[in-house]
Amino acid sequence: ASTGGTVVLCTGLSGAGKSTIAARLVELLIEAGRTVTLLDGDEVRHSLSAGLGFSKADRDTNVRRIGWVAARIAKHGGIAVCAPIAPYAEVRADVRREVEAQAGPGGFLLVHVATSLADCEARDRKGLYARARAGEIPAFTGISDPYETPTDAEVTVETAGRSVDECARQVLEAVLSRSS
Ligand code: GGZ
Repeated sequence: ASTGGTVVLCTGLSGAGKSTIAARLVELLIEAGRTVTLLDGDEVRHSLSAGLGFSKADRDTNVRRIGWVAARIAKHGGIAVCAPIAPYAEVRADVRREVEAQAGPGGFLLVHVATSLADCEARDRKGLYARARAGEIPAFTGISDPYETPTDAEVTVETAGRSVDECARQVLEAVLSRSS
């Protein structure tokens, strides 16, 4: 049976704004009185997934671990907000299945932070795209490694010309309309 828990999985390219939107979403959920855990992609790689690289196998392991933790949080009524790239549709679908099994149908929200590759690369806040183009970072998502655009997202966030707050509130509405 559903316990009212929710997993929000924000997927998108490096530099799409996943972490920033996720962090703002967490603030808004706390303001709304919810119990919320943030599993940010970058942070997870320094803790839960320390030592993993960016091969398909390692990315899959990383995203499955995040899903495993998130599903258990949701099982006990919490909200888990996750923000890995999660480039592979099959793994995202597996995480969805596990969460829905533990937290009930409607417990999983896939949020596609849909900033285009052109926009991510134009911003290039960390200089990673330039390094990837120069061949200094192998298997870089969107450049030399795949990103499978979701066809099953509950929420698609267009970031161009919109503020972080606006984008986070769009996701907040979806979370609040699903859990009581
Ligand atoms: C993609 C990479 C890579 C490669 C390092 N490809 O923008 P960032 O820097 O801060 O976030 C990216 C992060 C991606 O890790 P995830 O755990 O979210 O990826 S996955 O879900 O695929 O497991 C980027 C940095 O790590 N980074 N090398 N080759 N991003």
